[in-house]
Amino acid sequence: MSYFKNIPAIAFEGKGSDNPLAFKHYDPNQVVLGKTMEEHLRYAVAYWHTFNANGSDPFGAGTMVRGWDQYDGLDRSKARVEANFEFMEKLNIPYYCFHDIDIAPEGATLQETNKNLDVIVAMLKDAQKQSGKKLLWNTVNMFTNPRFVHGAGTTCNADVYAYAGAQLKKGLEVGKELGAENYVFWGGREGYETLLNTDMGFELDNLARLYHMAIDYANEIGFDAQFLIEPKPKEPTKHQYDFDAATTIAFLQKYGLKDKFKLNLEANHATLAGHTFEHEIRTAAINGMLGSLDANQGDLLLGWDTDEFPTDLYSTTLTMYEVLKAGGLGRGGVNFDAKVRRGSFEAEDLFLAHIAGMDSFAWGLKAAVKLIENRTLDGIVENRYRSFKEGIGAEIVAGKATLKSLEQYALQNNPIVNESGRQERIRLMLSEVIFSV
Ligand code: XLS
Ligand code: NI
Ligand code: NI
Repeated sequence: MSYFKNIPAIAFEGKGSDNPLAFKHYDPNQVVLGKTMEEHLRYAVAYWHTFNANGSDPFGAGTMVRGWDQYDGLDRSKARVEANFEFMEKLNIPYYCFHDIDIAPEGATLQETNKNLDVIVAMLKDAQKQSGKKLLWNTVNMFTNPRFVHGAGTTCNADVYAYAGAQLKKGLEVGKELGAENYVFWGGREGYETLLNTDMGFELDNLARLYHMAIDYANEIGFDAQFLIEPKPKEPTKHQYDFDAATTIAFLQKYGLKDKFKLNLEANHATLAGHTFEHEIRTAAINGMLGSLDANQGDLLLGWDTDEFPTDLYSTTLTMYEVLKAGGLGRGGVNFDAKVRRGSFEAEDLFLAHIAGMDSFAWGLKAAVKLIENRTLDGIVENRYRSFKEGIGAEIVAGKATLKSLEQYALQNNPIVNESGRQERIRLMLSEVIFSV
C-alpha cells in the first residue's frame, strides 16, 4: 500500500530547477573531497517526528491526519513501517532512527510490549533486507511513560530503575537484530527540578552504573554499535545532567566510560545551552568524541526545543566545516531530528521539509569544501597564531618555557603590539563563499 501516492521519487535537478519536489543542491553521487555527498552526509529520517507526530501542542489537538491513522494499535505500527520505507525510498535517504515506542505500541505489561516490538522488528528487518536501507541508531524512550516521573537511570525508585534496565536490555537486542550502527542515550528525565529533594551525586553514580551494564550486555550479545550520548541542557527537566558536550565528556571521564562512548550532538540543544552547534561539534572533535548529528534548528526567540528543519545556511556551512575538519562522521550521520510546523500539515510537507533540510546541508557541505580548499579560515587562523611559531612562542609550545624565562622576555619586550581579529571582514568572506556555490 502506498501512503504517498502523489509524490514521485525525488531526483537531483540542480540549481536552475523550479520543481519543488526535486533537489537543487543534494546530488548524492557528486564527489567532493574524495567521497560522494551521500557518503559524507549519511542522512537519516527520525521516525518519531515523521511517522508519530501529529502537530499537537500544549494548546491544541493534532492537525495532521496521515494515511496510517486509519488503523489502530499494531496495525497502525505496521502501516508506519510501510510508510517509512516508501518515504526513504522516494527521498533517497539511506538511514532511519527510532525509539522503541515509536515503532510499536506499549502493552499493559513489559511482556506485552516486548511481544509487540518483536512483531514490528521482524517486519523492519525484512523491509531493510528488501530495500537496502539501514538503521543509523535506535534508542529507548524512558521519558514519556508516567513511571519515569522521577527519572529512569537517575530515579529515586529502584523498581523504576529495574524497569529501565529491562527496557534498555531489549533496546540493545533490537539494535543488534536490526544491525544498528549506533545506539543513542538521550536522558529525557535524567535531571532534576530542585536540589531540596535530590541527591545529585547518587543519581549520577546510578546513571553511570546503568551505562556500564549496557556496555557489558552489548559485549555479551555481540552488539558492536557505537554508543552515543545526546547532550541537552534543559527540557523536560529544569536541569538535565548531560547539559552540553563538555559536561557530558567530564561525566564520561569521571566514570571510566569515555572510551566506550561518543556524542550525538543536536543543533537546537546546542543553542538551548547557549552555544552554537559548531561550538559543540568542535568541543567533541578536540576530545575525540564526535559521533553523530541530530540536524535541526531552534528559534532563537523561543526558549524551547522547536526542532525545526535546518535551513540556516550559515549554520549548515559551519557545521559541515567542523565535520570535515574532524575527519567526517564515521559511523554517525545527519539525522533530521526535526518536525514540520503545526501549520504544515499536509503529507507533501514531510517531503518538502526533508528536501529543504537535505538541500541546506548539501549546500553547506559544498560551501565548507570551498572554505577548506581555499584555506580561507585555515589561513586566517594560522596567521593569527603565528607568534607561537618562533622565538618565545615556539619555546612555550615546546614546553621549554618557565615563568622565569617568560619574565626575562617580558621585561625587555616593550611595548606589546596586538592585531585586529578582523571578525566583520571574515563574516563577509563567509557570506561570499556560501553564495558562490
Ligand atoms: C529530544 C531529543 C530526542 C533524541 C532521542 O529533545 O532530541 O529526540 O534525539 O531520544
Ligand atoms: Ni535529538
Ligand atoms: Ni531534541
